Amino acid sequence: MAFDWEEFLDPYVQTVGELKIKLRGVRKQYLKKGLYSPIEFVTGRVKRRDSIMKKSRMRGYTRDTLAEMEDIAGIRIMVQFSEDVWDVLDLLRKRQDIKIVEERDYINHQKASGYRSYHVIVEYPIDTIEGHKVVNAEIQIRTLAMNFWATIEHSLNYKYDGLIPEKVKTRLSNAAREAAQMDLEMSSIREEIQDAQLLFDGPQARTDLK
Ligand code: 0O2
Repeated sequence: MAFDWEEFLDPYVQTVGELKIKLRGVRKQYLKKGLYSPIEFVTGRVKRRDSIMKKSRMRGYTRDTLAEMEDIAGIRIMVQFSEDVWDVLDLLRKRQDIKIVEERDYINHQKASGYRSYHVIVEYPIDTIEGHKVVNAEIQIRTLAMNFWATIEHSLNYKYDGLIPEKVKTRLSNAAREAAQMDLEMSSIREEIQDAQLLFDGPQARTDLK
């Protein structure tokens, strides 16, 4: 019988939708109180079918074990400063609605590609008309600079099917170093920037809180 992708992916669509709303809500709560939000913005995606199949082939997943793949539901939390990554992590650790089952620190342990991000694998409970279900999701926490680099590198990897030419790789590696340097520089004037943003962007000035 043909595999029913839509039925398989539905719980992941629901998970991504619910987590996006909840984590965007956290930002709103900070801003409403006139506080600095460690969360800048949140995105989410359900892994594409071709990407799921490629990973299945590489890692030996079968139809029966496919639900063990941890990043079918993916949430990305962007932050302004490196320090915010650890604050967001604390927020996640305190939540009652997710259970953290694994953490991968690619910030202190940058990947060979130059990739930096903090990955948290969580179990998230959903309720559907079929009953209760626990779904795996991967939450990536990264600064705007880390996100800029990773987005560009991801498209190049796609374009070259994982075989980025050496010349381009060297450029990417240089860019990764500079992105890390930018995070350091921004952190060094963090308080100054935050004060300015609270003045400029206080609750009364915001329309996205209504
Ligand atoms: P998609 O569907 O295109 O978003 P894994 O290989 O997944 O078992 P790994 O490599 O330690 O284990 O990474 P992890 O924690 O599972 O996360 C995989 C996802 O992390 C990737 O999704 C990317 O979003 C991101 N990622 C990991 N390494 C890199 C990297 O070197 N460059 C970039 N740009 N992103 C990376 P996919 O696989 O791209 O899936």
